[in-house]
Amino acid sequence: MKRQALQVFDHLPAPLDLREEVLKGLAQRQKTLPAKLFYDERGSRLFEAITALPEYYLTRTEIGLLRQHGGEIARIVGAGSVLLEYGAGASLKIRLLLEALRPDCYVPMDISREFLLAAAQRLLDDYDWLSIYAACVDYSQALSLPRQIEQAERKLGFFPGSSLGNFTPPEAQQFLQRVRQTLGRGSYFLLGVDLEKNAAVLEAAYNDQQGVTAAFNKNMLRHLNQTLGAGFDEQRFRHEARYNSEQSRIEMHLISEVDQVLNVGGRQIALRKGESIHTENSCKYHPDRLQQMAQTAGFDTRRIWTDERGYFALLLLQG
Ligand code: AVI
Repeated sequence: MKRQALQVFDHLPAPLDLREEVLKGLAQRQKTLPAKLFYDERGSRLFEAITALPEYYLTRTEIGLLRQHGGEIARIVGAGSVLLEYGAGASLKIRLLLEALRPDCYVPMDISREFLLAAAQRLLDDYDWLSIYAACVDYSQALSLPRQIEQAERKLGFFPGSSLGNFTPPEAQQFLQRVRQTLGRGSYFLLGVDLEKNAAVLEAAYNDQQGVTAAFNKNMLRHLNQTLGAGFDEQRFRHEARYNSEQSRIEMHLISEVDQVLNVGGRQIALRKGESIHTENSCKYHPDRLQQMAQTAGFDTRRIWTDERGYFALLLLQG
C-alpha cells in the first residue's frame, strides 16, 4: 500500500477589510495598492508566465542553483527532516528539493486554500512516499503551527523566488525574525534572493517585450473591479517598472494616461494624467546585507551560493 497522507491545518487570521486598505492606499500623496492584489487566479497564471520569460532570469537562475547544490543541502540538513515551504509548492523548485531531501513530512504554507490543496494533491500523485501537512495560514504574520510540526527535531524552512524582496527591508527583517522563532534553534532556512546588479538587466526583467508583466500589473485593476466594484479601465493606464537605485529596488507603477475620476468602493478618487499608483517593490540585496539581516534575526550563514553572473543568491541559514 502507498504510504501517503494529506492532512490540512486551517489557521487563517480574520480577513482584513480590503476596501479600507485600498482606500487608505489611494488616499496617500503617492497612491499605492497592495501587491497581494496581483494574485487572483488570472494573476497567478500571469506570474507563472513571467517566470518563463527570457528577460526574467530569477526563476531559471534559482532552479540552476537548486539543481547544483540540492545534494549538498540534503547532506547538511540530514535525513528525517520536516520541510516547511513559505508559499505553496507549485513549481519545479520544491520538486528538486523534495527529491534531494526526501523529507519525512512536507508542510506547504499558503493563504490560498484552493491553490494550496491543488498543489499538495499534485505532489502526492507524483511522490507516493510523501506525507503532506498543508497549512492554510498567512505566513507573513506570526505563525502557530501544529505541535507535531513545531516539535520536529530537524526542520528546513524554504522561501524561494526572492519573495523576501517584496517586503520593505524593515518588514523583511521582521519576517526573518519570525521565521527564526517558528523554526527554532538548530533548524535550517533556505532563502533565495535576487541580488543588486546593472539597472538595465533589472529593468528589462520587469518590462518584458511580450508585455506579460504589464498585463500582470494591470490585472490588479481587473481584480479590484471584480472584488470592490471599482471602475478602473485598464486602457487608461500604462505599466511602468523603474529601478530606484537609492533604495535598490524595482518599483512597479500604473500610470494614468488621462485625467480621470474613479469610483472605488463607493468613493470618488481623482487621478491626474501622468499620476502613478505604486503597486509593488522588488528589493534587490547585496549578499553582505542579507547575511547581516540573517544574523540580526538569530541565524548563522552556513552556505551562500550564487550563479556565475552573481545575479541570484541561495543562502542556507541555521538558527
Ligand atoms: C513574486 N515576486 C518575487 C516577483 C518579483 O520579482 O518581485 C513578482 C513580480 N513582479 C513583477 N514580476 C514578477
